[in-house]
Amino acid sequence: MNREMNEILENLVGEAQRELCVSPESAQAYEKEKETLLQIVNDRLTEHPDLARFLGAGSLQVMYDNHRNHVNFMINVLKLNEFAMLARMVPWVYRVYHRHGFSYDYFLEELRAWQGAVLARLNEKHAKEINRVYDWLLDHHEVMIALSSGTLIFTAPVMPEWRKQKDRFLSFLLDGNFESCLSLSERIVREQKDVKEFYLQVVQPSLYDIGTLWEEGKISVAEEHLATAIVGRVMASLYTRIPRRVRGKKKIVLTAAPNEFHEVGCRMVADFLEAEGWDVYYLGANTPQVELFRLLKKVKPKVLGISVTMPFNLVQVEEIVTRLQREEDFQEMKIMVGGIAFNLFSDLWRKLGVHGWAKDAETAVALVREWVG
Ligand code: B12
Repeated sequence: MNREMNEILENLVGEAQRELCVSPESAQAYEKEKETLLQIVNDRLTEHPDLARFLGAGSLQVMYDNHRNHVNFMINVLKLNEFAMLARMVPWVYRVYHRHGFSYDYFLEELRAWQGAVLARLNEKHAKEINRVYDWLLDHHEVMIALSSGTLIFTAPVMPEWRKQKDRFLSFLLDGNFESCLSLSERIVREQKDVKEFYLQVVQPSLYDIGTLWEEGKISVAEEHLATAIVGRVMASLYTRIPRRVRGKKKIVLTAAPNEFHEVGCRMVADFLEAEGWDVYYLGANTPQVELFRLLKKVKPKVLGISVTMPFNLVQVEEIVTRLQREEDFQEMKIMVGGIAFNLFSDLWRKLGVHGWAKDAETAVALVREWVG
């Protein structure tokens, strides 16, 4: 993003933080009406005479997904009063859906539809507060369009000496060539003897690039799934090569938040911690809250790590943390969080009441070492 655009974005973020505020009661009312609001918005857009123009090359299903993501995201923004998150993410939303065929006018109509739904379902006081936020978004529609063409926000820097390897790995991923990915990774690991650096300098940035290519409409969801599946198979095969300390007694539970389907990052953290001698209970994606509590009671770990990629899953973590704070059994347990949602907004973890945040698998190891020794 050039300097001028960056300045516009920072001003917008500052303005959103200063001017927008919603009471917990209004946020709750919005959340309570979530399904009805969603239905109203879906109906209004589906029946709109300009629907075909709004969608362009996009599909109706993608539009419905966007509305569901929107309402979940807004619940997080409103409950956490995180309007910086709103200002930073909306240009990204414009960008992705526009690249997937939607016209910019669609967003205007969508925002008006949410306003109408809020007005229809919430009492006057709550509707007024919430609709100030939608007014703000509508007022900044043109700025959002301008910002949406800026540079990417989801990038993982690669050290110069790793760039060539990363590019080769990425091209094999894009070809869907598991054999070549595996032999390249085995060779790198054999020669450089560092699986962890391979993870952070090759695998993670390659997946970030895969995301960007999907964002730009250059690869399909199926191709992105294929690449992720290959990475899973490569990681499973390299796992035995990670030099590890003797498995100790320090227990750690690692999981993705409820409704969070991104699990590769959390799995990397699990592999790194196992190498350090931690007794790791890695649960993977989308663990329901009740099940997590059941397991925590059984395992009694020293640390719990929760991964969040999508900002619309943040309040779920807040709920888990609040519940844990109330229970005597978990007073000594440390909670750390990580994942893209926190990397984008590096102070966000403080709002959730957890003990710490780590930006990647290596920093996660350093953090728990600081806590537990
Ligand atoms: C693969 C993928 C998927 C797969 C995930 C499958 C799987 N088995 O994990 C599937 C298809 C399910 C998926 C779904 C979606 N995805 Co997706 N996905 C990706 C992709 C391409 C790679 C994710 C990944 O593995 N990254 C590599 C890992 C290693 O990096 P990482 O997660 O950052 O992890 C590191 C750190 O963050 C940290 N860390 C991570 N977890 C933890 C936990 C703790 C405790 C700690 C301390 C540290 C830590 O350490 C890790 C290692 O260093 C990303 C692109 C990207 N930039 O990552 C998009 C991406 C994350 N997805 C995106 C989107 C939009 C979606 C969907 C909404 C798409 C849709 N329209 O349905 C859904 C949401 C589903 C949901 N409810 O969760 C966007 C998110 C944008 C945003 N607004 O935030 C991205 C960024 C793509 C893009 N550029 O637009 N996705």
